[in-house]
Amino acid sequence: MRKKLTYIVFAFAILFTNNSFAQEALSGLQTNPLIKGLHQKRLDQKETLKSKASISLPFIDDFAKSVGLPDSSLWLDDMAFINVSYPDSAPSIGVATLDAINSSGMIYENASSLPFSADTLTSKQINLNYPGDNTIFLSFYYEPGGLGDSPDPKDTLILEYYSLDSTRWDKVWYANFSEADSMLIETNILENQTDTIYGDTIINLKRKFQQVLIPVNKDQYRKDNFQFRFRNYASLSSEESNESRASNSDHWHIDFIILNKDRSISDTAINDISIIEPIASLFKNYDAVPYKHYPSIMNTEMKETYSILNRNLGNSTPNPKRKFIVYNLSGLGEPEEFGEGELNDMSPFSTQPYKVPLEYVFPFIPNIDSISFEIQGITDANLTSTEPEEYKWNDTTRFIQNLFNYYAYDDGTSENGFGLIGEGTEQAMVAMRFNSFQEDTLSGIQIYFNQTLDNANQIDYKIHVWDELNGKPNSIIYTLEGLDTISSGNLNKFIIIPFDEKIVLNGSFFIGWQKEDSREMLNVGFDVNRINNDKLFYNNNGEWKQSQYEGTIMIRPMFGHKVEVVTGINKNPEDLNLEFNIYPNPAQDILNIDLINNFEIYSYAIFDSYGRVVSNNNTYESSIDISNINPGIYFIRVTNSDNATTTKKFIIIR
Ligand SMILES: [Ca+2]
Ligand SMILES: [Ca+2]
Ligand SMILES: [Ca+2]
Ligand SMILES: [Ca+2]
Repeated sequence: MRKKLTYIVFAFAILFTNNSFAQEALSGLQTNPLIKGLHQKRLDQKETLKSKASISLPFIDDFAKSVGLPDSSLWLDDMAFINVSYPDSAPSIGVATLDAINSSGMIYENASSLPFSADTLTSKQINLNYPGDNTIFLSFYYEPGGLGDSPDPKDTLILEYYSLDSTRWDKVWYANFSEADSMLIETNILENQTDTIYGDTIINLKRKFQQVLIPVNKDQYRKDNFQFRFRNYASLSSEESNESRASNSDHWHIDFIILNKDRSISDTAINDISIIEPIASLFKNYDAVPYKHYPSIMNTEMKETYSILNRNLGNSTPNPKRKFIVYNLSGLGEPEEFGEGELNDMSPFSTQPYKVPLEYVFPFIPNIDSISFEIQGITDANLTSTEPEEYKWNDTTRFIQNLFNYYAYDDGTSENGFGLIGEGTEQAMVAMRFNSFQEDTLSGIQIYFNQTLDNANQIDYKIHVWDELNGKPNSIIYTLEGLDTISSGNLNKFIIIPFDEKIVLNGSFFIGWQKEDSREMLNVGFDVNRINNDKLFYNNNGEWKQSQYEGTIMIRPMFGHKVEVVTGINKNPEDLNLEFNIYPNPAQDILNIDLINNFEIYSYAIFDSYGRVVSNNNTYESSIDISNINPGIYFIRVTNSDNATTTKKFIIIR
């Protein structure tokens, strides 16, 4: 009941005092830019009109294959968000999240504080033409909230089967979550049964996946074009009448859906070892550091151990093999492996970390200013020769380690918005502590603004740099005034704010913002996957207080003179710069090249992470067919007739 509680505090504060409502606040997101872009691309390619022929059993999806939209070979709609950021302790990496954001990436137009029908995740037609067969079961896992927002009591998660006889969807199962009563209620309509699950604590109920097994036990469903679907009801909380906070809410995460025959009601074991969360940075505190600072950092900031978190979803006791591989994405070296080994006798249904000494250091090449690495964590758990192909997607997890010109605590994806809101916060300040491992010039910052309803976010602000005293901000050493989010024009991504003075720093310092006369919140991206609130402070009455919210505001200090966001491979200082855009990214079968101010023939070369050329050509065409290139990370180097050349990174997913 966090949302309702805040609302009560709000009402109370307005009535009795003027300043007690002034507070730091978290909001959900109002848009999902990734969904928006990917859905538009599908519409353009009319992918949703693909073959309607029934698919055959088994139907398996654990959402580990790719992030973004549901796999169109299994699902018909684009409303669920496939992601690794919002769930906690998923059965396998990646889940389908049902929420209050539609397939265009926006809050539903009919959204209100009363429960409204929101997302649908509808299966394609499945051949269940097995009349009289009582061994057909659908199983899945679900979690109410996770690291996202908990559903309110009437925000139901529903499972429906399509009945061909009556040509309608039958509700067969649903769940309701009550944070106030710390309970989750499951109703199985087919078997007329209700279960109530109580949590020891609300966190332990909100951050736990429940397994469900439902029969498909009537001949009205056992047809050659059976379908099932998940739906959710959502409701915006009352405080969301405040526009800068109107936001996504009521997350239900679904994972590891299996529909098959020859099963029974006790068939809860899945013969699979999975990876359950993404691997992280090789640095202790940072996701990214300036490459120029790396020699000063490597001795103190590299992790001593590195790990991967596995789950045994079955009842056997396997010895899965694991290892880590580091690929140099700049094409400047061969891949290196470390930490190969086994975890012996992994207990049935257990979650266990595999932890090894971090026996790797990044190479330092003095005349290069930015470099990228891809770290892969691999679990080889081929338990049987008949292991379904679908169980292999959750055996690899990837992390991209960028060493450019900035420090980052955040993982680059925003799950919430952070700001200071209410009376008394008109001039309030927010500051985040960083450390420069060597003396260098702070050249500016990167900051990420979420998009909010009717641009309520677009208020004026200043950027400050503070020195540090006893872990808190002390004196302001630099201020940049007259900023607003409109002039940035770039919501939902990092923008660069260069400084107009040379600020030389070494050691601890703070960067942050101050609002210029507004009670609205400056809705800055908040990453819930990296916890750094020990370094995050706010101040609305002269006193610095530590943030209570677990996460990281998305702000990054940039060092050195050169402001650069895109890294190239085999950088050559003599190269002329060619401006072009590529889209979509991630791409599937077609990569579009948008050459700015250039309508002539150009040449391109696509490299893989080893620096090998996988495709090249001279062309006038603006679209490149990449359907014959395997999914993965690639670089495209485009050269025009003046020999101006630029390289960009892109990802192919399918
Ligand atoms: Ca999964
Ligand atoms: Ca959605
Ligand atoms: Ca697996
Ligand atoms: Ca994140």
